[in-house]
Amino acid sequence: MKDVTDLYREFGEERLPPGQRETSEFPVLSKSGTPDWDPDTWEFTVTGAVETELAFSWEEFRDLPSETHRQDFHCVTGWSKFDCEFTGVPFPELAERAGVVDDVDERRSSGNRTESGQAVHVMFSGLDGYTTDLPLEDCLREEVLLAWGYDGESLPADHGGPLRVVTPHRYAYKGAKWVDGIEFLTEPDRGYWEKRGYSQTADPWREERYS
Ligand SMILES: Nc1nc2c(c(=O)[nH]1)N[C@H]1C(S)=C(S)[C@@H](COP(=O)(O)O)O[C@H]1N2
Ligand SMILES: [Mo]
Repeated sequence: MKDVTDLYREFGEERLPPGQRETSEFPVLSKSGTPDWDPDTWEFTVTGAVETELAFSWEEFRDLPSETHRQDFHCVTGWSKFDCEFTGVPFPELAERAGVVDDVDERRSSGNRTESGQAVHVMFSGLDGYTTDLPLEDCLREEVLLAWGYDGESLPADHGGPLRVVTPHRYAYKGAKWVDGIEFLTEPDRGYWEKRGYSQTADPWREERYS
């Protein structure tokens, strides 16, 4: 288990970001309910400004190297949940396989792009039609997991099972539930909430809630 609950030191003095209150609940926030998914037809794709496009069946995705992290979760509506235990595939692992970065050990280095690495931004999409975007460097972090496990069990459907993104360094709307696609973009674009006035960068310690 990797404990990444102290990542806040990179962004602020306090573990609890300003304007947030801690809760022991894990509320569900979904724009339109929990979509069905079929493990036999589900496909996860990595497309756009990549060297190699990728597609995984559910079985193939589950065979990717995974990690378990203790992380915090900050919702832009004002609640934070500490010590969530998520298991999944670190984003840099997928970026490396798609040829967006050369070396998974140089995760944070934006200087380490391959020739085709024109990507500067990332769009995530989910089975419910949700989208959310982040700058590439905010994704190339070990804490950004494509998570299929929560608390040692499968990720509950309401919380994005079978697969969701978690972004402990950003407000939680940056973590697409039911995620089935990552598109690398050569220019910034806006996702579902970002088009409706929420921040593209969404740093909780700077209270970047709206744009
Ligand atoms: N696919 C999808 N992902 C989503 C959402 C959504 O409506 N659809 N809501 C976002 C918002 S606003 C938040 S706060 C978190 C909530 O995650 P939770 O329901 O597990 O608490 O998921 C984010 N990811
Ligand atoms: Mo949210």
